Amino acid sequence: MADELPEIISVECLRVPLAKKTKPEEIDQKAEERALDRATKEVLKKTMREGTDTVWDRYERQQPPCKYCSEGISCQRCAMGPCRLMGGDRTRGVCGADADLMVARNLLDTIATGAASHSDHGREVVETLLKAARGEAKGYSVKDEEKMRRLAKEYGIDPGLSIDKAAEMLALAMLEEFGTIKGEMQMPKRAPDTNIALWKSAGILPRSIDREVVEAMHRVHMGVGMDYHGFLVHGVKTSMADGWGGSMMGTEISDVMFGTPTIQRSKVNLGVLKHDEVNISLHGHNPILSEMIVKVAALPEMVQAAKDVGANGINIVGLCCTGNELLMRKGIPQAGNHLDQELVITTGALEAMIVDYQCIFPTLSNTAACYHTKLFSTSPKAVITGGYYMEITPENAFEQSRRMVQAAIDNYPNRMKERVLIPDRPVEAMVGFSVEAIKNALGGSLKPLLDAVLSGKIRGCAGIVGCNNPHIKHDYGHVTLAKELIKRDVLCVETGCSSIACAKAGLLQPEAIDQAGKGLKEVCGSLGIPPVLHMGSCVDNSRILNLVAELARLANVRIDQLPVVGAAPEWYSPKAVAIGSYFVGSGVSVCLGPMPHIGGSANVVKMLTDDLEGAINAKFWVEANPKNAVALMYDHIETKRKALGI
Ligand code: XCC
Ligand code: SF4
Repeated sequence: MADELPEIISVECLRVPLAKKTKPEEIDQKAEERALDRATKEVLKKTMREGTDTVWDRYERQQPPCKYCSEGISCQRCAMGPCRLMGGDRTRGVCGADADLMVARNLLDTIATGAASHSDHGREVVETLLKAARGEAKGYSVKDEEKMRRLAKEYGIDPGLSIDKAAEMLALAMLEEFGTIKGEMQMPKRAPDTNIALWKSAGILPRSIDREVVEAMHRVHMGVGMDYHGFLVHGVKTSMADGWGGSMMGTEISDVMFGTPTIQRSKVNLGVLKHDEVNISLHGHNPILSEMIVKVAALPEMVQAAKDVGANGINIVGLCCTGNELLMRKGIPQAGNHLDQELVITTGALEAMIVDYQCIFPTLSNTAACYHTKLFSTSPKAVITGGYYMEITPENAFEQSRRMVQAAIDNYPNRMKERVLIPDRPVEAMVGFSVEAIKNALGGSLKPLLDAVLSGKIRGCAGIVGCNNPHIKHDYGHVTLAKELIKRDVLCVETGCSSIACAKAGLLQPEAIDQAGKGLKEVCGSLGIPPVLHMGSCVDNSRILNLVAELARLANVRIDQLPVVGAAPEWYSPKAVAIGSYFVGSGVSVCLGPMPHIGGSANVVKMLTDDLEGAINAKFWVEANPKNAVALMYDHIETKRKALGI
């Protein structure tokens, strides 16, 4: 039965202004310039023919960007400004801030934003476990007891407790760490003691999650210091609270409630939508929502309801990181990554898009208004004008999910078949490489991986992570980097939109070993795994931290001594800046594609790309061309090998 939906404010379909509309003869060329993936290009061309506005069109209309903002030398932190540093006699803001301070302060703000976003997501996951353990959250429970017990032990919780009691105590212990007054957190201790000592002396060992974010907010206020070093060091510290705290909790407790990922197969690209089923895409980040929708959509009465309106079933597809979470744990097909989000709607085949938060274009309701798609927002933090707002809490998630899935089913007869374009041939991908799954594949420990690195069959590991960004041809950075690295026997581990870029390009199939160097081909071939491993969503970058921590312990070295490296070739998000910072803080140097807005301060650039190495043995590079980035990253791996004498 159809429920009443909440009222919506109707919004208009957003069209490209007539004067800017792409001419028919330019459509093919523009699609080639904008995107790499075949299915993406196909739908993008349809979208251009129809004149629906996309991120690429808005990006074009924003050109050229403001020079001062691009370099980080504009400030609107207080009402004495806004200020821009234009050179000549205008090299200081009204308060007296110079370029170093302005740039460092803006960067700290960005890192804190990213760390806060991931960690707030982590907090909601842990809160849901707490409510589940207390019997207050229908539909949620402990799925991986073994993992929950392992975590409980880490937090010093009595192993004799019942499953619910232990889960409750674990959730409380973790929630306490958001604002703990102990002055230290539990999970950074997973790193070797030698790393902890280094982080302490460098001033980047976090005290609590919220405290570092709040201190960052304090520091960016006008008149709180002048020394840019302190801002940057605190930025790294704040990011460490995310990587080894909020994000890590998000990952671990999602595993506890929804299952630790195991290796499985699925499909990706816009071709995963179906002509004869009710298509629902889940977009955002928090599996609390998406797991429940999947659960509800599988109920026999919902499937029957879909059949009653003439569909053959309900097809759930993922987008962005919540999609990665479902892909990892359930093998739910993934429609695309960040820059595909509008295109999923413009296929004309989507009955509902259900979102939580982060990386969701505020115009998605306008895109939906061009078709029959219904957009649902579910978090009080992320209400979208023009969408149906159906707040999700741990207590009501089951019921609300049922209402949204029903609304999608009711919308199926409204699909205009003549406007539908679903590309054919989705690409196969092998996914689900949690650290636990990698160990299982290796026979129980990471030792065989370490041995392959020591013997030189694998030269090292690269974590390729992060987003898409219209500054760069969609997916080109990720795919080029991964292809070039595996050719050089570097094992790639990937998360977020990066992993989906490579999945669409076929690099997540075992057959992709044919594109790898001899040593990597031999190792992955004998295990039947691809040379590029899907490790999950962006909070799951914490899995990469766990992986390197465990490898370092096994090898009896510090993390920063390992032949490992990171890259974010198409990053856009403040969360990606936080991730890059905690990789570097943890000892893994990172190559960024797009230049952060720091070019206005030579001192800040030098500290991040050079001086930092003296204090924490890792640093950033910025290299927009992925072919050049490969050279930097590979050299770095070889330098680390030499230093280890291997
Ligand atoms: Fe967002 Fe997480 Fe970036 Fe993708 S990779 S664009 S942050 S969805 Ni997380
Ligand atoms: Fe200008 Fe200083 Fe205020 Fe920023 S904090 S807006 S630089 S006066």
